[in-house]
Amino acid sequence: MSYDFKHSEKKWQNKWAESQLSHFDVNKVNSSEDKYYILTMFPYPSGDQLHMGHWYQYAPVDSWARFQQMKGKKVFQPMGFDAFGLPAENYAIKQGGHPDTYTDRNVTKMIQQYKEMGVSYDWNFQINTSKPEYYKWTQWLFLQLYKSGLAYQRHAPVNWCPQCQTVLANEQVHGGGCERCDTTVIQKDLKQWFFSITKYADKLLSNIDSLDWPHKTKMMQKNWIGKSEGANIEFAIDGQQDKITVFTTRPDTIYGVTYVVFAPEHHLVPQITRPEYKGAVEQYIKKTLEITELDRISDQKEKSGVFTGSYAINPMTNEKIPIWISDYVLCTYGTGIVMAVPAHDQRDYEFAKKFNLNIKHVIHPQEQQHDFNDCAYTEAGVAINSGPYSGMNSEEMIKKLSDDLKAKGIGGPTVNFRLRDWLISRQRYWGTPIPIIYCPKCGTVPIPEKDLPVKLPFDVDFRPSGESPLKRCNEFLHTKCPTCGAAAKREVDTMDTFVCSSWYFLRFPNANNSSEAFSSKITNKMLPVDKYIGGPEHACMHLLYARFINMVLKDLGYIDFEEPFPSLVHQGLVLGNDGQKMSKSKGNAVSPDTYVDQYGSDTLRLYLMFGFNYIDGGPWDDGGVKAICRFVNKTDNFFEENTELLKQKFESYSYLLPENRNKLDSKDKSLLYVFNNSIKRAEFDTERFQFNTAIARYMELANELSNYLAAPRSEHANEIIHHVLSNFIILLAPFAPHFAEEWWEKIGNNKSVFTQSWPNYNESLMVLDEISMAVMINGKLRDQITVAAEADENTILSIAKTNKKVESAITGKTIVKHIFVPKKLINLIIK
Ligand code: ANZ
Ligand code: ZN
Repeated sequence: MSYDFKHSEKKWQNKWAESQLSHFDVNKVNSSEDKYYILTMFPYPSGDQLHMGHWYQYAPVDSWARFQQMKGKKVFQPMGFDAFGLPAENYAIKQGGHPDTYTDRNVTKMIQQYKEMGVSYDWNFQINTSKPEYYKWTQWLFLQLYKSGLAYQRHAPVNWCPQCQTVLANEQVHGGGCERCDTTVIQKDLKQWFFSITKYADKLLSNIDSLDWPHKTKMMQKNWIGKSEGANIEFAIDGQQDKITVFTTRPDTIYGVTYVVFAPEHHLVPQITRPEYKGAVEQYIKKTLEITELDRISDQKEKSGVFTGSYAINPMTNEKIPIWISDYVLCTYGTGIVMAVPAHDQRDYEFAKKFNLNIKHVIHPQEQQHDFNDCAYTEAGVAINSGPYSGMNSEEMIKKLSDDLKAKGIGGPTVNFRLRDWLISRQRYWGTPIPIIYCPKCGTVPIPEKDLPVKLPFDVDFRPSGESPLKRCNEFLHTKCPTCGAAAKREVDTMDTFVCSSWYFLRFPNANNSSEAFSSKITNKMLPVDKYIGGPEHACMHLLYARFINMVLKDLGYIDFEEPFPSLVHQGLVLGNDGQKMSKSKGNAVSPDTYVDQYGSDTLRLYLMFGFNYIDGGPWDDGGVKAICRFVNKTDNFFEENTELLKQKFESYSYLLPENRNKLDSKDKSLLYVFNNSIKRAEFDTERFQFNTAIARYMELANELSNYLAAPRSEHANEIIHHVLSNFIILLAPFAPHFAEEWWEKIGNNKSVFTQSWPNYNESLMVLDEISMAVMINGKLRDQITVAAEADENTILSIAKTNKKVESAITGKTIVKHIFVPKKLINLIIK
C-alpha cells in the first residue's frame, strides 16, 4: 500500500494550526542569544500565486528551521507580503481592477499555498506592507530621516516618454525606448526626495568584512559602494574668475593633461561656452539627455563631444588646454569635470584620437614595452617629462604631489564613492504616500507623527499619465498646513517599495504593535536576524538599503545593533527542464499545485531538496520526482511492516550495553554504522544548507534497512529495528513533515514529532572498517570514495552518484548501466 498523502497532509495542516505548533512567545526570550530568528525574503503578492521558484526558496528553509528547532533552538520564523509597487499596479491595470483587491486575493491564495507546503511560520506575526497598519510606520521612518537631515529634496532626472507623457521606471525602458510605444525615452528633471545613504558609505563599506555572507555578494556590494581614492585639483580658466576642480585617481599624470572635459549637464557649461560655440553645445546637451547613463559609460560606445571655445590652465605647467564637453563624463560622479590624460587613460585616448588632441606620454612602463600607437598605458610606472617629479614612481609622485597641491591651496587627497544617494520618490499610485505638506507660507512641512498614517486614497485613476496619480485626487491633494492652518497641498509622489522592505525585519517581532513601529526592548532581544535567506539579485539594492536604515536607527538610539543580517545565504534558481529560466511564455514552467496534487507536498519538498544543490539550483527533472516518490513509499513500507513492533515501548536498548556488544553480528554492525553515520552526516550537511547530500544519506540508510529486514534476524534485531526506525521518523521530520508526523502518531505517540530532539549519533558504533574505492565514468577515473567495508552495491552506487565530481559529470545525462568490482571500483556508463 502506498502512503495516503492526501489524507494526512490536510489532517496535519489543520492540527498544526489548531494546536499552534509554531507559536512563538516573544516574552519568553531573554536576550539576543536566546532566540533563533530565521527570515526568508518575503514575496511580492503581485502576479499569480506561489510558483515553483517560491517553493524552492521557502520549503527547504522551512526544513532548515524545523531542523534548528529540533536541535533545541527557539526558532522564530515569520512571513509577510511586500505588497506595494509597480508589478501589482501594472497587474491591476492589465486586469482592470484595483491593486488592493488583487493584493488581498493573492495574499489569501498564497497563504493557503504556504499552508499546503506545510511551513512552520507563526502567522500571528504576519505583515503586509500595503496596509495602513504597516505603512503608517514606513511614514514614521521617513520622518525620522527627515528630522535628522537624512531626507532631502533636489532635482533629479527621471525617464520620460514624450509620446505617452509619462514617467517610466527603469524596467519599463527597453533599449532606450518606451515599453509601450517605443519612442526614445528622455531624461527629465523633477524635484524628488532622496535619502542620504552616501553619508554612511564608509561604514557600509568597512562593516562588510565582518559579515558571514557569500564572498561574491560582499564583492558586489563593495564595488557598488565603490570607494575611490585620489585627489581634487584646481584649474584656472583662461580669462575668467571662476576656478574649476577635477577629481582624479592619477594625479601622477598631471603633466600629461592635454585637455579638460565637462559633463554636458554641468551647471558651469553655459558660462564657459564662448558665444560662437553655443549652438553646437546646446544641441549636444540635448542629445545627451536621450542616452542612459549605462550607455554613456559603456566602453563600446564611440566617443563624441564638442569644444566650448574656452581654455583651462594646467596648474603645474601653466599650459593653456582646451575645454570640451562629452557624455563620457558623468555629472553625478566626482566633480563632473575630468582632466584628460590620453596617454594614460583609454577613454581619453579614444577621444583624443577622434578629435586630434595632443597625447603626451608622462608615465614610463617599468618593465614591459608599450606601444602608444595602440592604446593608452594605464598602469603605474615612472614619471617622465614631469618637472621636479621626473624619476619618481607613480606611488611616490601621487603622495608628494597631493601634499604639494594641499600646501599651495589648490587641491589635495580626496575620497569619492560610486554610491549615490537613494532616490525614493516614485510618480506612481501604489505605494506609501510621503508624509509631507507644502504650505505657501511655511514651505515644506513634515506631517506631525500623531497625524499618521497619511492614507492612500482608494478611488484614484492610477493609469499612467504625465504626473503622479495622486495629484488628480482632490480630496488627497488639498489639505491644511499643520503649522499655520493655511490651505496647503500634499506631496503626491509615493515611496520606492525598497523603503517598505528596508525595515520589515524589525517589524516582524512587533507585527501587532499599534503604538510604535517597534519596541526597542523587544527588537534588541529579537534581532539581529540569525539567518537571512534570499536571492542574489538583491545584493546591491535591498541588502544595502536595509543595512543603511538599520544603521540610521541605531545612531538615533532606537536599536543597539548595527548590522541586521550578520549571516546570509542565497538560494539558487530552479530552471525549466530545458535548462532555461522557468517562465510561462517559454512553456517550461511547472506548477507546484499540480505536483502537490499528484505526489503530495512532502514529495515535492523532498525532491526540491534532493534534486538540487540549494545554493546552485539547476534544471527540473520529472524523473527525480518519481525517484523521490519511490523513496517515500519504500520508507512507508518499513514503518507499515513494523508498526506493531514500533508501538512497543523500550525503556532502553540493551544492545547498547558494553557487555552485549560482542553479540552484534556483522549485519547489525553494518546497519548501525549506516544509521549513526546518517545522523552525523545529515546533521553536518543540513547545517550547511547541503540538503541534497543529507537526503542521500537517508537513501543509503533505506537501502541498508531493506537488506537488513530481508535477512535472518539476529539476537538483538527487534531492538535495533525499533531504535533505527523510530529515529528514522524523527530524522525525516524536518524534510517530510506531514509524513513523519503521521507515522509518529501511528506508532503510538500523542505529542508532535516536532517536540522530539534531533537524535544523537553513537560514535562507538561508527568504527566499522572503511575502504577506499575508485569511481569511474565511462572508464575514466573521477574520484575516490570512502565506504563502509561491508557496504553493498546499491549503497555504493548511491554514494557514487552523490559524489560532487560525479554529480556534475552526470547532470543531464542518463546512467545506462554500471560495472561493480567489489572492494575496488564502480564504473558508471553514461550517455
Ligand atoms: C586623470 C586620469 C589619468 C584618470 C589617468 C585616470 C587615469 P574611478 O576609479 O572610477 O574613481 N573621472 C573622474 N570623474 C569622472 C566623471 N564624473 N565621469 C567620468 N570619468 C570621471 O575613476 C576616476 C577617474 O575617472 C579619474 O581619474 C578621472 O580620470 C575619471 F591616467 O583623471 B582620471
Ligand atoms: Zn503653513
